[in-house]
Amino acid sequence: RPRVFSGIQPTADSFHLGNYLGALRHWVALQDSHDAFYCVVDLHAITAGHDPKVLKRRSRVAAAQLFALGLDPERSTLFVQSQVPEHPQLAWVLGCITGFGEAGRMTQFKDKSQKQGSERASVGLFTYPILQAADILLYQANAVPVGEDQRQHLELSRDLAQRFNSLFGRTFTVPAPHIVKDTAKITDLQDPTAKMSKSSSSPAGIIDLLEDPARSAKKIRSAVTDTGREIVFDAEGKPGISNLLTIYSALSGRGIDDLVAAYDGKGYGDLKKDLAEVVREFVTPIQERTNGYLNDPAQLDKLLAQGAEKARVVAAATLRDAYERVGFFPPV
Ligand code: AQP
Repeated sequence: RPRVFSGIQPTADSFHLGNYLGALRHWVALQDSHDAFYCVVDLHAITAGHDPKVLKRRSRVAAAQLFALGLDPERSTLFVQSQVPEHPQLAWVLGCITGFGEAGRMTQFKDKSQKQGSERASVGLFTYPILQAADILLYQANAVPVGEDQRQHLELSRDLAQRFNSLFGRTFTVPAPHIVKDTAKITDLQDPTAKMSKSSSSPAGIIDLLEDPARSAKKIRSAVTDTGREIVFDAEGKPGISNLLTIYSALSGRGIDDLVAAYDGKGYGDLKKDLAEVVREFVTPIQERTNGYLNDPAQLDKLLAQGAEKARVVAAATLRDAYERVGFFPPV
């Protein structure tokens, strides 16, 4: 079976609908057809400052949500990145074959470091995509399900795999992005031209999976919509309504055309009211299941430790090959 790998940062108290629709629902779907490795990337989560106690709690909340969304510990290997030390061990080597200018061209680094100021932005933020490449290459992943914002990082992972292979001999599978266009960029409810993002959207622009559905309903009600009154899909001309239609369609399984036909002659308010209900129905069981996992942290930690053990078998074998090819001494 082909391999799939992806990771998500535990940098908030809940995932948002952008994370779910852009990436996590594909994680769940791909476990049927792929040998699946998924990771709560806590090493990445410290690149912009953090509180240790909050980080540990968020890593558990992240894992609980992933199980609640349908990741099956029997079929998928879910683990926490810091429990698999091979990730930073490989990242060092990959960092040594990455150009300084090449890393500096990553737009996510440019945006985030500009916001933080160059004195405050960490070296970890700069090398983030190199660690991400190590995450992926350790598992010889064929496919990486992510949102559109990760395309450039994925391109770097591919370049580094190819570069290492040609310098030292074939070692890594060259991974392909798995980006499903329709939902690859869910936008901010308050600014429908920007991506829904936990670090740059205002709270009113994000729907969190774990928030009270009444709060989500209020945000949907006050979502920025477009001039005119017709409910049609037009991502350029009507980005606000198109975003709501995209979310509605993905959560309900109804096609966009079907929705457009059903709302013919109705107003934005009707669409928003019904979408709020669709969101409520979607998140309620996920919230219940998430709480179930969080109520038994010992069992949750055990599932994650088992995941880390399974991941280490694969990661250690790849790292051993890579280190040998680079010319390092064998492990003692
Ligand atoms: N708005 C989005 N639409 C589609 N996919 C999205 N993803 C994130 N936002 C959207 C995808 O979610 C996965 C998790 O990514 P992450 O852990 O790197 O989270 P992130 O990209 O840091 O999430 P945010 O909210 O966008 O955080 P900031 O603001 O810190 O960058 C990835 O596959 C991502 O593509």
